[in-house]
Amino acid sequence: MHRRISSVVVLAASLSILLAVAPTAQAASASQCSPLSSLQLSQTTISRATWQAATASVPQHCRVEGMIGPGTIGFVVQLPTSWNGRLYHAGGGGYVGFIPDASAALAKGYATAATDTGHKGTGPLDGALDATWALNNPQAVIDFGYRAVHVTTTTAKAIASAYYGRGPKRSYFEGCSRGGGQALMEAQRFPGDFDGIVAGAPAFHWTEFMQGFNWDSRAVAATPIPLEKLPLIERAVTKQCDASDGLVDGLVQDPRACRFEPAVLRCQGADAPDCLTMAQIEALREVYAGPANSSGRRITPGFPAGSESNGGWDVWISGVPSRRRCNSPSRTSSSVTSSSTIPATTHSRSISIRTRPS
Ligand SMILES: [Ca+2]
Repeated sequence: MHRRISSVVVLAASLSILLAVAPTAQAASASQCSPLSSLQLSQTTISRATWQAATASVPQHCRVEGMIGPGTIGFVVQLPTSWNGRLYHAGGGGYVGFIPDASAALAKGYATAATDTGHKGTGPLDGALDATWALNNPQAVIDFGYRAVHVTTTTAKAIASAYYGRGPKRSYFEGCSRGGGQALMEAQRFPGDFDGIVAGAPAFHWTEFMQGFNWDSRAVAATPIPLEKLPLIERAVTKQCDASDGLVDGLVQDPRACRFEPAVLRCQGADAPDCLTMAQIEALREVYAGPANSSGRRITPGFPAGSESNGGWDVWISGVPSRRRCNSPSRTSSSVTSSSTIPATTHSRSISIRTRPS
């Protein structure tokens, strides 16, 4: 498995190039849509297959909704009339619990797949911060952990085959944050599912990762870092570390080489908008350092320095829910979105993986 992962080809923005390929017409008609509701697939119940007229943002297509057992994996497959012959699976952020929006890929002629990964979340960010579904529900944990994306992909390919008369000639996955973790999981466990995978800011090693959240929550519980001070902190980080990568361009290229000391912002008197209290400085040190065990060994990296005002700090450190979306290569370069509604934690940069030669 390790060899397989290490042998994959890392291609920055490869999917954006693939997504730019002009559609090759593979037409299907409205009359072929509704019969999909009676399609028989293993462990799958198709609840509806409905024809969707074109809108300003998406072309006419057949929308198929259903559930995959033995748990409750909800999915949506969208089949454009004019198909480019390819499948795009949109990953989801947080604990998912909602159907990610794949409309941008649909607009480019892709058949699309998306899954709630086996449960419905409630609360902010489409319920993606809700983990209550996991209690005493091992099947849901399995489905969220690795199974839902795989079986949804298999199901989507079967539905596309039934609709178009042939399966997709190429299949791609893109996700960010938890969706990036889904991407890595697919590459590890089911490398045959996709021809290309984009893993944006992947949240993986879930147990250690969650310790990071707990660590940060404890660090800022008594002394929150106000949202308004994040740009102040980022400016100080940039001032100190921008040039360390050899180019003064407002970016800290390698945060690992940046040893930022928050004390440079210490208030000389009372707390003020342009400085940090000693308690805030100590909380920041913990956030940057990351969780350690009782022996002092670091369990997982802390938040990297250099993206404080635009790297998920708003929701994860300052505690202000944000609708800003997780960046990924194809989104930034070609406006295709996989709809991860959870801000990335910036623990990892986006990577693209080609799982087998094209
Ligand atoms: Ca720089």
